[in-house]
Amino acid sequence: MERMKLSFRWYGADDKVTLEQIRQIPGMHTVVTAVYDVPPGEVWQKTSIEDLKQQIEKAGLHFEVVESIPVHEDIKLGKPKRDQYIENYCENIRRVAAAGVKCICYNFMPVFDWTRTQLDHVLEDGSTSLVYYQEQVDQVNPLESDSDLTLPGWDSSYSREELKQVVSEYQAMTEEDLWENLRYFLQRVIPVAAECKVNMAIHEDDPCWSIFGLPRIITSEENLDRFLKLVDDPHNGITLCTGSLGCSCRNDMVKMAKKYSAMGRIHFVHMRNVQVLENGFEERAHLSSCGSLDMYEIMKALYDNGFSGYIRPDHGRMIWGETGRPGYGLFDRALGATYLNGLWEAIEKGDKRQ
Ligand SMILES: [Mn+2]
Repeated sequence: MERMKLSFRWYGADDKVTLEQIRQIPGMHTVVTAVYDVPPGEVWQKTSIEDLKQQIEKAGLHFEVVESIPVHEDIKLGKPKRDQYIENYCENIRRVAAAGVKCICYNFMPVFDWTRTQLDHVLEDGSTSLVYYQEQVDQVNPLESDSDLTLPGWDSSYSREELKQVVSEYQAMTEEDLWENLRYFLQRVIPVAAECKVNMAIHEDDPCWSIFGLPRIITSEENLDRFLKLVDDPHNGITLCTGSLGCSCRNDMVKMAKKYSAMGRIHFVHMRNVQVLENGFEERAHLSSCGSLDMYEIMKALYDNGFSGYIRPDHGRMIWGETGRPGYGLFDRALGATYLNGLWEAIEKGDKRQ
């Protein structure tokens, strides 16, 4: 049986974590990265893509997953300029495919990407992690210009006025409008991905519920079913992010891992453990006993259903005094990668012995 391919996110030459370090993580196969110096909606330079590929291959690794090619807000809002942005998107698919990329991760979240209230919450063992407490989110109103409160993770390229403008455009939209705009996008993009033999893998909304009254739709099993039917083609698939979906008790991660891998629609997996709380959640170490998710059962569900796509440890804690990009240090993600390798080996050998 084909094996899953272990991968690791890297933010390019500016990343404190180097490719040489990533290469030393046992079993590492693929580097997950993107061209980060181009605004959303623009076409990536072929030379930038080629440069990434060369650096990664020189380090003995593969460049097969892009995370992310961002979707311009005009596409999500269904504005007139969306056709041009979709054409640019298709061109980016062609360009990364030509460089050997097999899988593209993206999301369809209005304005605010992942949302947390604190990036350095101190856990019991002295490590720090990203957390989300609802009462802190409730104190922030992005439409109040006198409010200087912002949350980490937000796009700082917006001025306060621009943010108010785009938020109010979304607030006038229903979830059905957003579904319609997603369908419009997929119907144009998936045929290009199919032609280029690239798998598109949507990332769920993080967290998987509405914030500030903005519509969010990639949030649950019911909605993922609907998403996959919008364009019923294997190239239209998902990034199963266990932390994004698993921060809601309503999502049964083991069931979803089984169902969507059996359908052949999971192309990329983000493995992260979270502790679900009454008022939100905390990101925790990958080990099952450190959080609410059963990482063994999720991996087993993937293995049992023939998953052979890409998998990466998602956000790690900051440990051993490491500093850097919250969630994306080297040490805890490397521990996570090693844990995932261990789970997979044990599941595989247990299966073969039966
Ligand atoms: Mn994720």
